[in-house]
Amino acid sequence: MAQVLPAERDLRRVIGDADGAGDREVDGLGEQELLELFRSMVLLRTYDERSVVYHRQGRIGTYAIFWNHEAMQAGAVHSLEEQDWIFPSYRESAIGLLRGLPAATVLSWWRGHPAGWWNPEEFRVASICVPIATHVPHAAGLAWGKKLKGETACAIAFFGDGATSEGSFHEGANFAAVMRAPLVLFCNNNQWAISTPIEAQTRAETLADKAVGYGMPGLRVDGTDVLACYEATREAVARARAGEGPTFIEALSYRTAPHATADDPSAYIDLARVEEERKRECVGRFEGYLRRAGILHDDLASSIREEAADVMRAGITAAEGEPPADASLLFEHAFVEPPASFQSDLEELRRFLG
Ligand SMILES: Cc1ncc(C[n+]2csc(CCOP(=O)(O)OP(=O)(O)O)c2C)c(N)n1
Ligand SMILES: [Mg+2]
Repeated sequence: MAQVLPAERDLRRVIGDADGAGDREVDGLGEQELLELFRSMVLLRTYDERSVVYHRQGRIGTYAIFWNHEAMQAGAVHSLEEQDWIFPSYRESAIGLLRGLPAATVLSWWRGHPAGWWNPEEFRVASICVPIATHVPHAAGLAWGKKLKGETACAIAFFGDGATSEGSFHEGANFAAVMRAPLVLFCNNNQWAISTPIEAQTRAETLADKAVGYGMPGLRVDGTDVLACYEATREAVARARAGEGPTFIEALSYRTAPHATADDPSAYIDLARVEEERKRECVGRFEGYLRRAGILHDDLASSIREEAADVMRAGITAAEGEPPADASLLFEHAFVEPPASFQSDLEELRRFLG
């Protein structure tokens, strides 16, 4: 029986302090790759900030803000190959943009419009999962299936700290470990599950400790350090492809935005702490690193931001240009033999909508 070492305790970092102390390099990441990573982070940040504005303007519905989670999402995705499958939760709703999914599609999802759904196979991005942790067994199953077929692709599931208390997380993690499925379990530990703090979530000293019980390695990284997220996920992916099974990654950050646009965190969070954490936000940290290395300068940074703003402008225009969905969609596809009441319900809805 292979021995599993205790999970990592210290948080891995690649990006140092603002003065550059502690900066290191990641093997295999040249100037072009670093800039691509920055482009992805800026695209996600722009998606997120514009979405909060669109919500306030009534152009999308309730929205789960992911401000300061971009490093985890971009870092992890950049360590994958195109054939690998991504299983997002609502917190990673826009992660498909990094695979070429149009912004209009994700915006349509948040508008509750059927144009917001896509064929997962086309982008190797599964549907956005809202029930906590229920996508973990799906990801484990897909990864196991890839292994059974002799393919080299792996899967990554993103979920939060709260998700590690769910049965689905346990079942998926255990199953993947037993089957040695090529799976990466990426836990965004932002230390809050809506208003439940991490101290009330678990007695485990770290979430990475949970990995030991499943017989898999547990890595711990600074979740606001995109290069540390990249490096750790790349290691997990290499293990998966080598047939060594799943890895659990705990990426630690702090939720500096409301849980979603419907939430008022001032009722339960220390706003001074939030202010402190916001000063270390992940896009600015990476931007500082790139500037210190002489890779990024003002003109390039503004053109990357302008490019992302253009993507969002075109995205919202296209999403709002979708013709309204037909009301009958609410009643179709659920039953082979629909209950008789559906017909009258639909007629009533049509009368209501005018
Ligand atoms: C099975 C299930 N139970 C409860 C909820 C309600 N709910 C929505 S978000 C959330 C908190 C999840 O926190 P965490 O896993 O830490 O993810 P985060 O939102 O912080 O990214 C809960 C309990 C849900 N969506 N699904
Ligand atoms: Mg959380």
